[in-house]
Amino acid sequence: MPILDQGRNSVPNPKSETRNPKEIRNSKSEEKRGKAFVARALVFEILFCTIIACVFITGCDRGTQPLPASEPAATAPKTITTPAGLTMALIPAGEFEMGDNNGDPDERPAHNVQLNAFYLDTHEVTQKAYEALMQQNPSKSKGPDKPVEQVDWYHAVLFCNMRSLKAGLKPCYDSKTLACDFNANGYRLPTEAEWEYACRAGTREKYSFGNDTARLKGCAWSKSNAGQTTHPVGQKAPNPWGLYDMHGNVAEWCNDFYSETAYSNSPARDPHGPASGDKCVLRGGSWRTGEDSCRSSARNSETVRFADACFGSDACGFRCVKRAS
Ligand SMILES: [Ca+2]
Ligand SMILES: [Ca+2]
Repeated sequence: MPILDQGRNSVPNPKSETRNPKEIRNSKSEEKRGKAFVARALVFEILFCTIIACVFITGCDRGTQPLPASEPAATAPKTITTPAGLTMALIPAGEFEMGDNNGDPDERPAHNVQLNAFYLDTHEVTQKAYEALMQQNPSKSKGPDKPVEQVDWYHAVLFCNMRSLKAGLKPCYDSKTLACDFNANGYRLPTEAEWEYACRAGTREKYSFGNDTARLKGCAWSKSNAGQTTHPVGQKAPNPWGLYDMHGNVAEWCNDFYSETAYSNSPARDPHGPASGDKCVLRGGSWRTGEDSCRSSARNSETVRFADACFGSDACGFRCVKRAS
């Protein structure tokens, strides 16, 4: 410790010689200065060591901790307004835990998924928006600002293509096979992973507002408060990313075919679901369903084309996604 040694060496020995009072005073003031020097040196060394230790520890932490990709954004993502006047949120790229090991069997195993950024409608597609493009309104409970319902997966996909063409974008769905081109710049249904990521908005609890089911009525129209019908979109509190009615109102079609065991072998990056199936995924629960079906990880499904006797089709709607780059 060179600094301390130097300080210690510079302290005169008060008992070394016999000296006159002036010399003693001088000697005493020298002793004081010496002690002060030692004290300053000691403080300096402690400070120096503390700073070095802090830099070292902080540097290690940065190197080993994962990026906080699944943390909620400090503010809601930025939004854009499409030429048709619909609002879309720019959902940031990131990683999240999809599914719930304490949920239903089809929600297991919970697994990490990484997604690219994408745009997502902040609201369910309304009857007004659907009718403007499709010249028809299949909904049972009519209202221009209510979500369109009684729309099967097939018609939801047709709407996506019509919306793309109207905006001068390349449709995502092949008009014959309905295969989805994820590279096209048009509109499509969200993948199931995109939907859950957007619904969770950085949260890991049952709902995007936490685990307290009593708070659901403030954020969603479900069986307990909807009065057996849909409601105009955007009336309840949005999730942390500014998305409305992700829990409840109408259940929302996803692009993926449904498989109860899809999570057991899902790719970690931008999963698109099983290659084939009879049913497609519906998410978020609805005015018809209880609080459990409104959970962020809850999965439901329905046939691609409604059968005549399809129960609950008046609870099926959707929102669209568009690639961000
Ligand atoms: Ca919904
Ligand atoms: Ca389920």
